[in-house]
Amino acid sequence: MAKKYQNFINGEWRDSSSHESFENRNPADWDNDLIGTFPSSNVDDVDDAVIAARAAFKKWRLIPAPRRGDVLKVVGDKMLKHKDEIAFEMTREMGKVIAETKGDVQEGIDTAYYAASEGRRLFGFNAPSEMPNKMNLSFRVPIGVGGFITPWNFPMAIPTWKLFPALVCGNTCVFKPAELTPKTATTLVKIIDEAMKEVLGKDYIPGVLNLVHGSGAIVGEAMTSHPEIDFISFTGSSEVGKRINTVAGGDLKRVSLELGGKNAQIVMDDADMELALDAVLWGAFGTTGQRCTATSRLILHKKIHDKFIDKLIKRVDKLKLGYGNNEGVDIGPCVSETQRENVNKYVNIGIEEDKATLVYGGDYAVKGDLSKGWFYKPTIFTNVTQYMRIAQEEIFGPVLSVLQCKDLDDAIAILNGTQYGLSSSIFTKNVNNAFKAVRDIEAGITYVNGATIGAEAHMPFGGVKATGNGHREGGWTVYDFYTEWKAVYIDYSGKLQRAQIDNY
Ligand code: UN1
Repeated sequence: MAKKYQNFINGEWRDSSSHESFENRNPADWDNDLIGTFPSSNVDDVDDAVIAARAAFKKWRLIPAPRRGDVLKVVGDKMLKHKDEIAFEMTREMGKVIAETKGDVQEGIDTAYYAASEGRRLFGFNAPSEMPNKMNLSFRVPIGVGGFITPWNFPMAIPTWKLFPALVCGNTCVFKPAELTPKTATTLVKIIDEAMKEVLGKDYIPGVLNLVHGSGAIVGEAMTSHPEIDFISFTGSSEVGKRINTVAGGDLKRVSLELGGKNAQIVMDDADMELALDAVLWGAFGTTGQRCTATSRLILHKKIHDKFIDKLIKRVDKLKLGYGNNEGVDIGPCVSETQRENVNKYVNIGIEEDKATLVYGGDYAVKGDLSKGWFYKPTIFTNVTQYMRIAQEEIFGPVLSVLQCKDLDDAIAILNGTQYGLSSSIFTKNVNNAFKAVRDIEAGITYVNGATIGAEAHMPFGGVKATGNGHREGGWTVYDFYTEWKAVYIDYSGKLQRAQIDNY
């Protein structure tokens, strides 16, 4: 019998009021490994969660921020203690290899400790008053109830990027994780709740964090349009992001969107070729290409193109596909059948519509045990040009489109020539070219001599253009999203002082 998991609402584990459920399966061994069943929640469950979060907000906002930070410190400690088992289970439900799921948990630990310390900062600003005997202060206050809708590709890191800063700022949360990774989300919520109880003791407040499993179409939509949810933080596709922005924005909710990418790595003719090769293998095929920061375009200087492709094919050929919890595996499966179909659809577009040259892969991987999961061969296209669909649209799978450039300006123009702007990278030994690239690349993140993936928890994370709506996660920047500014004027002159009037 598969284990049955529940929602967490107002401090209690509960079934959905619909009593319906969905299955969570291992994408590397679909038919044999059923991980569990999770509630298919509905609008009533969302309502219950929002009511609980609204009531909890009254009390949680009054817990001193350093104490809220203490909760996150204990959360980080618990995640560290259970890092290996959380990672194992994450690989089982999501597919990426164990080294990467350990990295995913570590990113959550880093975010927890950062948030814990932020509880003792949450700095405001003071400014002089234009009047005598008057003091001007400004400080951060929490917003209220947040809705958090997260993807499956970073089942731990991305929820922590959102929930931890939101909580330390004094907000309460309704959390809907992706249906493909509900188990990691459940583990995270258990850990946070245990830490709340340990740190707050008799001051424990039920309803600060609520978990509602289910689909985007029902649960996500109900959250987005709920009048008692004050803000939404979402990571996922541009299509869904636009919908959230329209619905939530129409109600004047604050919305943070982290959406698609079509990230490129430039390799100039003076680059360290072996290093650039290491990077593209990691950037394009790590997480089976299912990162918003994945390298999906490689822009090669024409002088090195043929040699680079030769070496790249030899290196890709050595990558081992398999179940990510097994030793020596480099690439796991796609997360689901739908995802694999989408990858294959783009490969066919590359071949038939775009007339690019398929030089490696381009098919399902079905040899031996691979037939049990949603495996796809790492795939490389050359002779790709700027406006082909495989050079413009996010694929979210192990597919690399290779373009050629003639010089730095050309490379940057190609890199900038998509609607997206999340991550980017340039390999060069020429310091002037490196700085020009840093200045002119249109992206939220640029790596010099590094892969397009590898963002650190204490740095701003997010993109420009259609990748988002201007907010950043990570580091200090995310604290602007989760707080309102309160300006305070304290007049100790003993008389009415009219600003702009009595002093001019
Ligand atoms: C994502 O792909 O959605 O830089 C997040 C990286 C990771 C985070 C990726 N630290 O690739």
